[in-house]
Amino acid sequence: MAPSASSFRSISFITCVADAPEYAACRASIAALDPCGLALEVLPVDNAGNPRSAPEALNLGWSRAAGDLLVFCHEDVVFPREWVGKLLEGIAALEGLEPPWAVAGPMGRAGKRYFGHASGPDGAAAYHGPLPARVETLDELCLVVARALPLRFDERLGGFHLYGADLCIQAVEAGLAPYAIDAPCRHDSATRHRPPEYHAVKRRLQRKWMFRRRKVGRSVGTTCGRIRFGILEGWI
Ligand SMILES: [Mn+2]
Repeated sequence: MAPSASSFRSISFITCVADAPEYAACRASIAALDPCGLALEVLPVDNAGNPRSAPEALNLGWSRAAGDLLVFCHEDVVFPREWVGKLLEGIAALEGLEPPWAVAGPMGRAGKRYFGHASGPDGAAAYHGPLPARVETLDELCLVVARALPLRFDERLGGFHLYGADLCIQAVEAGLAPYAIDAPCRHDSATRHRPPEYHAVKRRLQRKWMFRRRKVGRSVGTTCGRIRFGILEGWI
């Protein structure tokens, strides 16, 4: 059974921070949130110079977090003041759905469609409804889990991409599901470039799930594109 929204008393906001000046706006927005009666914890994981991969940094945050609800967000995300209320309403809207929710977030993809509600640097909000929506994966800009979820980011993937897609696939394999919810935030990422490192992580994700997938389909949509778990590139 998924935990209900009313059971959460505290939230930890965990961010892998490589660029402290960029994170300043994120941190300030968390400090300005209406906590809706909950205790909020700000938990940056210092990763200047990138000594850790994103999964390693975020798992370290997970192990240190005191909140019973965890929000993993990019350092270039800015939350509106009313976001905690939106988050709790979004989670409440998942109660009773099957499969139970394991990971929630403001932006995801199912098939060829995006589902979510977020804005870019210009502040113009894009709504892709209806919400909530069961999705295949969620964008790493913001991922929400219960601290008690018996899953972790896969440190063998390394790098800084697709760790959220992997967590969503793990959830599906465990009989749970990722859902996009109506809890909009702003993502100040100017471009959606895919550095060479993205492709290396993508290949590791494909190798991981092509052999182990059971409930996961032959491919999943991510906000960076579709990833196939059938024949791998370069394989005969
Ligand atoms: Mn970002």
